[in-house]
Amino acid sequence: MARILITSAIPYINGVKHLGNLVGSQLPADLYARYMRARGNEVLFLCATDEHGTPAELAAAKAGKPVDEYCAEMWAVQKELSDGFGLSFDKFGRSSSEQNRALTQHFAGKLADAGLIEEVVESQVYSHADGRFLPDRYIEGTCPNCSYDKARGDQCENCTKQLDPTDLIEPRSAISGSTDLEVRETKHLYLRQRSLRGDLQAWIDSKTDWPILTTSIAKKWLNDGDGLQDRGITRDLDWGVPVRRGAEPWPGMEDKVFYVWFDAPIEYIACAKEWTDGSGRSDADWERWWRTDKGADDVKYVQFMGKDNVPFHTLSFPATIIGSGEPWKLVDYIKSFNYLNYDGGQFSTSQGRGVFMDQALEILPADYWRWWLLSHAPESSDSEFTWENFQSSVNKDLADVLGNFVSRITKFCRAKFGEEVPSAGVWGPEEETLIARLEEGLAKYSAQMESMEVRKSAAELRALWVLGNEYLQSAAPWVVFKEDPDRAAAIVRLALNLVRVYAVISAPFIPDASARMLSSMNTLDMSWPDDVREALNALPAGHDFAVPDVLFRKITDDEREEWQQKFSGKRD
Ligand code: B3M
Ligand code: ZN
Repeated sequence: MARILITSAIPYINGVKHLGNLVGSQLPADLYARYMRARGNEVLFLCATDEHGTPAELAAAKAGKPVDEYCAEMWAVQKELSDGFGLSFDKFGRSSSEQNRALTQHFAGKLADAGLIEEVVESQVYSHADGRFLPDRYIEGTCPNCSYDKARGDQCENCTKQLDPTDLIEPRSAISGSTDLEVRETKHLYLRQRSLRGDLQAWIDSKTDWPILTTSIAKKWLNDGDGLQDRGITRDLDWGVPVRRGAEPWPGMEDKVFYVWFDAPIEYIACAKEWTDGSGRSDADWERWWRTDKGADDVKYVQFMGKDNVPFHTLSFPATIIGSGEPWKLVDYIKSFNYLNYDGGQFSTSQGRGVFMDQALEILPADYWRWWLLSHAPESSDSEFTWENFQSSVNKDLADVLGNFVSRITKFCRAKFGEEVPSAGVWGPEEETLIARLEEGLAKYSAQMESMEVRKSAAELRALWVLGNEYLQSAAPWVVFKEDPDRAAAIVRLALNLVRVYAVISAPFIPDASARMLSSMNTLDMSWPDDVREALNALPAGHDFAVPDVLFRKITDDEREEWQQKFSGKRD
């Protein structure tokens, strides 16, 4: 049994996330967590809301609420939606927690002790029209690297380059659009990342098994010389973690907070403490996941995120950890994703374009979305959501292949043998062939799941469902029954057991449907089919079951058109 620590990039607090956000980190992280638990490993799966920074302040102002109140409310909204999608976090924390506040200040103190913090008087953009300093994200302009004209002051989302606002060509306020900007002097703390370049280089070079998408982004910003600038880690804002040097005040920094990207990844660690504090566990219980001097040496730590977050996780956060000089666990594997597009354009929170998590659950249960999103995860390239594709995947994969198998065999058994596993007959060559194929398919499925190949895993799972259908088609118990009811009973016995096996192996993708399959098979046996033959005998002759309600319904053409229409504009 291995110990696996899994974190998903923590979603910004300002609003409900869209399906592109979901498939870019939280959902595949959940798939992996569920699979690893199902295989008997000890898993700690953490996520949280990313609550600091100007987006939170502005969203709260727009909602007419104090920012802490706004964040508390939005955390509850996001929590409910993540439960609705079956995201099985052990803890869904908050980056504004007192645990994160203390830990962020602790890291800053350690970095200062190590001589890695520099106080710099810097020029910052002040907007007269807005009456405030403009944080990096709220300055827009043209990227000096790729000429994209909507680059933000912290990062260009087109080429992923991390930027400083003063790098932008023709800067303007993203709040008011005003170009009446003035550069004023203010003192900030800088993390001297450049002096950690050698350590980071060696660390990244040692990660030969990382996905190309991850290492190419990391190496790009490390090797082209300007990716690893020293980073300002404080801001002139009210909302955030107050700047302190550990438990001590930091002279001259009284009215400042840490930069949101400094405290957000530290929340991965603080979240584990939120988990133990909130559940009556001891500090040792979270430290054994995070401190290599306290047992975390044998933990495998995997992070999931969209590609735009990669530089922060391969350079900035490791710089914080390594620079602290303390024995914190570094990430072992970073699984990153490209973007999911929406019907010919981009999903966009600011423009309200696409389908958002709350809207999705209003029209169909989570499993339909989970299946489509995971089976089309943007891994090797960006991928696109279209309603036609969604309709066809749901109808074919879920309704025709898996749903049909379950309904056909359970109904046939009820009609001919009653709602219990029939006892007569023995298995023959057809069953042996099926067992061999299932063994082969399961090995492939497991291998893809282990290596976090999300789309390929979905394809292997679907192939396993197809095997069951093909078997039923060729064994044809409804034909055989007339001549040889005992033989039909043997076929049905196997197929009913296969329903349980499907429930177990499909649960990481479609947990609700799996739970319904298991409950209709009247069993709590969730054991993984390591031995296929044994697994196909788990439900013995005479075992009661019940025909389940329709597992997956088909999406009609009318619905597809209606939804396409409904989600073609901007959400209100
Ligand atoms: N909140 C960005 C995002 O959701 C940011 C991730 C933080 S991970 C520490 O894409
Ligand atoms: Zn750019």
